[in-house]
Amino acid sequence: KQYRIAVVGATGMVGRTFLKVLEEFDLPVSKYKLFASARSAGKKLTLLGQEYTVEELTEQSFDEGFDLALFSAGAGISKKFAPIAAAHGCVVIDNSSQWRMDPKVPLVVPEVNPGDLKWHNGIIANPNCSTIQAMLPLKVLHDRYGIRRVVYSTYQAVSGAGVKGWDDLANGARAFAEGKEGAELQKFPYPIFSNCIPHIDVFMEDGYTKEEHKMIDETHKILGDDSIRITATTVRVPVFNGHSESINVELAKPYDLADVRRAMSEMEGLVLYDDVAHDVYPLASVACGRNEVYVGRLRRDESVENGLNLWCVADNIRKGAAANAVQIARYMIGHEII
Ligand code: 11C
Repeated sequence: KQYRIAVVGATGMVGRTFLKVLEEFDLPVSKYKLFASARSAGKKLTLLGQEYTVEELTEQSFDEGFDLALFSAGAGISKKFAPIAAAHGCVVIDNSSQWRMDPKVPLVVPEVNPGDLKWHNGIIANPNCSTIQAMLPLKVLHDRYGIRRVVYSTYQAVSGAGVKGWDDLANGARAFAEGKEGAELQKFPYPIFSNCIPHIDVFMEDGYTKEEHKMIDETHKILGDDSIRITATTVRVPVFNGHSESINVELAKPYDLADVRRAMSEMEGLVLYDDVAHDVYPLASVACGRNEVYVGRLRRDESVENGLNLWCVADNIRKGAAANAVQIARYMIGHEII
C-alpha cells in the first residue's frame, strides 16, 4: 500500500525537521502535501528531491483524501483541524499539547508503548520533548524493578521555544561578543545568554510550570502507572539545541548496576554513552542531529533505598518532536495499523 501524507505546519522548526526525517525514513508514500498558515503559504520546500509549494491550511484541505497527517502548528490549530482531518479518515499524529491528556487519545513513544497505537480514534498525540527522552531509560527501569519515585531536573535548549527563543540566545551572544549592554528579547522574560531560567511555559496555581506538569502527567500516561510519585524542575539553559536531564529514580526492587547498564544498552532507540574513565557522557553536541536518546552517568543514589541517578540527552527537535512522530507513522505503516 502507498500512503498519502499531509504535513501541517511544514515551515516551522519541527515542520522542516518532519521533512528531513521523512526523507531519511523514505516511507511508501504516493502523495505529500505541505500546509501552513496563510502567512507561510506560497513558500517552497524540498522533499525527496521534489519542490513543494506550501498551501494554506483550510477546512477543505483534507477533502482530497489523506491517510496520515503530521501536525506541528500549535495547540489552537490542532484543536480545530485535527478533528476535521480525522473525520475525513486521516489519522493525525499531533505534536501539540492539545490532545495529550485526552483519555481517548494515545500518547506514544514507539519504543515504549507502541501497543497504545491500536486503540486510537483518529488522533495520536506526540508527547512533550522533555518527556519523550526520559521515557526510554525509565521504561527499562520500570519493567525490571518498578519505579516508586522520579525527580526530574531539566536543562532545556532554546530550540524548544522556537525561532524566537533561538534568536534570543543568538542575539544575546552577539551583543556580548560586541561588548554591548544586551539584546532586545523576543521570547524569554530575561536574557537567556549567561542565565539559566527556571521557567518553561506558564506558571500554574501550585507554583509549578505547565512544562513541569506535562512531564509528570505524561510520564504517568505513557508508563501506564499513576502510582509513580514524580516531581520536576524544568529549566531553560543557554544551549541552542538538545535537551539534557538529570533523573533521580527510586526503584521498588534492589538492582544490580551492571544489569541496568546491560538493559539500557539493549533498549531500542537508547544509546548507553557512559564511560567516565574516559570522560564519556551524553552531551547536546553528541545527540544533536540524531534520533536516539543518550544515557550516561549511571550511578547509585546511596541516600535512599534502591536509588539511581542518570543523565539523559536527546535532540529535542528530532526525538523530542519530529522523529518521534515519524517513527509513530513508520510503526503504524509497518504493523498495518493504518
Ligand atoms: C520547550 N518542551 O522545550 C517545550 C517545547 O508542549 O510541545 C514543546 C512544548 C510542547 O520549551
